[in-house]
Amino acid sequence: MNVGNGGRLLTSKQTARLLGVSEASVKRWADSGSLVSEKTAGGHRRFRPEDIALFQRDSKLGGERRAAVVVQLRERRTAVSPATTENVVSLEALFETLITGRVEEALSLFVNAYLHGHNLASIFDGALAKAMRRVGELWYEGKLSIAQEHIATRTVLSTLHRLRGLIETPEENGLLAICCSVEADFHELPVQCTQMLLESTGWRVLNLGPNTPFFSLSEVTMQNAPRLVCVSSTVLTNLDRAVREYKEFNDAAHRRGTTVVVGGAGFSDNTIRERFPADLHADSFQQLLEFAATFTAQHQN
Ligand code: B12
Repeated sequence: MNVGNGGRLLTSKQTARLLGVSEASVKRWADSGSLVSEKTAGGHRRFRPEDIALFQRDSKLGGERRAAVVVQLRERRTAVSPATTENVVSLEALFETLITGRVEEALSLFVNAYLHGHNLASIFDGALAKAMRRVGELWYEGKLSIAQEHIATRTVLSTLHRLRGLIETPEENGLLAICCSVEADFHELPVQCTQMLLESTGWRVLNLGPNTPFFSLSEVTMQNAPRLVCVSSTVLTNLDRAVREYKEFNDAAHRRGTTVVVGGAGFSDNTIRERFPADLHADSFQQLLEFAATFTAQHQN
């Protein structure tokens, strides 16, 4: 059944499975008002995913029930794959939860998007990046303090950490990837998103974090021989030196048989891309997801 905002309503039975409890419990909670529900014209109870997520948070479900939620999240998310998160996640609501540090609510919004069939790439490229872009614009205009920007980033990191625990990762595909951001770039969310995205498709990931010099990335690449290295750049400083050191890294990576993906605003300009040749210049996580899937199909033992 569809609701006005394009979302789906769940039956009592589906809700019970999602929460890992009996249908009778769901009906009792609905009747007592502790779990928000709606009634169809025929008198049947229906539940919104976001209300279920809030209920789950408030009732602090334990390990076994959480495991049931994990399984349900995996099963449900494959059902549909809408193009944008806008009709499911209110940008305004997400922005407010981030700048005020409300991790649980941010998690509910992401879980809701996931339940509506959005994959991680779509959530990162859509709701997450847009909300953070708004944070950046308001900070630039002096309407948001540095502290609020910091709170927003920490809130996203905590939320991603929680989301990571909820999403069941598939069996490892035997492939190793390394991710990081370039030297003097302290933006860590794109690196974290890269790690989560690859892990969600079975890769093992070494996350070197932000501010990683190319010589250091070269060393780790030589030591670990990953199949894939993903480098993010939000800000790119000291360009000539970066080009020189990147070339050394990229040459060494190719000698090692490692594929190199670069992404982020720092690498988006075409003249910059020419100076940082790579196997993929990614504009989005959706592109990385598709690239990684093709790669896995070709290289998995
Ligand atoms: C949070 C933030 C910070 C935090 C970072 C904290 C942390 N621990 O991560 C702090 C406070 C440290 C910070 C510092 C600075 N920041 Co800042 N920051 C931001 C902000 C608000 C969010 C960035 C973010 O995490 N976005 C979430 C990610 C997921 O989305 P995204 O970056 O848009 O990336 C998308 C794509 O590019 C792509 N992508 C990105 N990387 C990769 C990698 C791969 C492999 C793939 C596949 C895809 C991919 O996928 C994403 C989704 O589609 C942005 C605003 C904005 N417009 O982005 C400003 C912003 C990036 N910062 C900016 C600036 C100016 C700075 C400072 C120079 C400010 C200062 N004067 O000190 C410093 C620079 C510090 C440094 N040397 O790195 C400017 C950059 C302007 C420019 N073009 O140069 C922005 C745009 C703000 C603005 N409106 O002016 N910042």
